[in-house]
Amino acid sequence: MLVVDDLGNKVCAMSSSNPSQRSFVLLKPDVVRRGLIGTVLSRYEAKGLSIVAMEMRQVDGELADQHYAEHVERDFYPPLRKFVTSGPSIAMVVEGDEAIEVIRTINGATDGRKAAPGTIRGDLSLSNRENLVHGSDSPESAEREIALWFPELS
Ligand code: RTP
Ligand code: MG
Repeated sequence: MLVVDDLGNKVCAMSSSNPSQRSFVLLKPDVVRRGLIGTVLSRYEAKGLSIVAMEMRQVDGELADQHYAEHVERDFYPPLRKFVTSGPSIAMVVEGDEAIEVIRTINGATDGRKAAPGTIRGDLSLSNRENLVHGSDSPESAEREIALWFPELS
């Protein structure tokens, strides 16, 4: 988009920019089990996003319930809880311009069978549950999730 600056020059402006936005990303146990940590990490790095914190964590039931608080009453939650506690995950804080939306786009639709080719889930998952990655879905969720997983950063 072209806009006119204070001196009357036409300059190019980004439609919206939030260069230091942070998102919480979880590489779920299927990523670790399948040896896909490097493959998945490289997608975020290649896009230009920065990994500002990263830790391997064995999620227990209590942390799963807190992280997925919005889903604990859903029919699909018991098998989801079993899955996310089934082995180590990689918890990360990822930063960059419009990071929350950019990461959701890179991750793809929830159901790996329907996610678009070119996305992490579309290329690497054939499951609605074992779909490799989690990314915060809003600034409010990112704030809550970063406080839960990396309290030293919030
Ligand atoms: P996430 O929270 O993990 O980033 O995934 P999402 O926003 O795309 O999907 P969400 O609706 O928040 O669901 C959370 C996770 O629950 C599992 N799931 N299973 N019908 C089912 O069996 C079902 N639906 C969702 C997936 O692991 C999903 O990522
Ligand atoms: Mg979600």
